[in-house]
Amino acid sequence: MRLNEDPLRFQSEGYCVFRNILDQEAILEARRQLDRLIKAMPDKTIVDDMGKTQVVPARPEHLVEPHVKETFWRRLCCHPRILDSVEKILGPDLLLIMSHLIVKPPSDGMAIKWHQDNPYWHSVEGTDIVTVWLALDDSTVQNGCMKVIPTSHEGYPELEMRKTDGRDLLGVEVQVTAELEERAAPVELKAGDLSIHDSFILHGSDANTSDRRRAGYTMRYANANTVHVDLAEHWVPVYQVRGTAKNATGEYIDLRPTHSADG
Ligand SMILES: O=C(O)CCC(=O)C(=O)O
Repeated sequence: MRLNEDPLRFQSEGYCVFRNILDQEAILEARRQLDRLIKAMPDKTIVDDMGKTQVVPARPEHLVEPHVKETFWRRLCCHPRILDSVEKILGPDLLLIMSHLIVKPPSDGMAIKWHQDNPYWHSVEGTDIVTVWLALDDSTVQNGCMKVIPTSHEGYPELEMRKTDGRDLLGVEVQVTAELEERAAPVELKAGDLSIHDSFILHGSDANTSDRRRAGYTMRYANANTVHVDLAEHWVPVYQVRGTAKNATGEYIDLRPTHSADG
């Protein structure tokens, strides 16, 4: 299937791919930073079905909100070439509202069932919200690349979510007909490419059963003038990364170029 690479077709397709956004050097540095984070993840104590306590290694699918904790990831979220891509979709006034490193290790990387992003985020109101999925490793069908169902965001429907058996990353899913599933597009990316998807599009990914890791960095951005974030409810600070926010009352952290991402 030919993927959409035309930002002008984002509104109709619900996603768009941008190639060669980060160079090899930037990707190698991001991988170094990622490896360090994974190594530092503490083991987890769990109680199994038989009531026995076990200590298991932490899963690298769960590296949430690194941009709040570390300058490196905050800077990456402000990378001019990444923001230029987002600007083509959302316009010039941009907020960074969340991020998540989703790393599927070789041979047992977790699946992510069909879902929409927007209905999850109760503290965020509006439709001009997108996710950038930046490939830190080559991401293919074999190692569980993201799949999207083009046009499924149309009319911004809020689809019912059901609990899963719990063996996937999110623990919930939207039930999708075979007909819809047939239209799914695997978003295969080389390291340094990125895709952008609408917050209402149906997307997910299969388990990674290959011998190659699949690491992606998801960064969530919103139009600063049409989206409202309830800062009392939202679990992380909101950063202003480009342009103006007409209705802002000084509650966003300013990361625009004249300001520092080190704070
Ligand atoms: O990493 C994936 O396969 C899916 C990512 C995802 O669900 C998201 O970005 O919302």
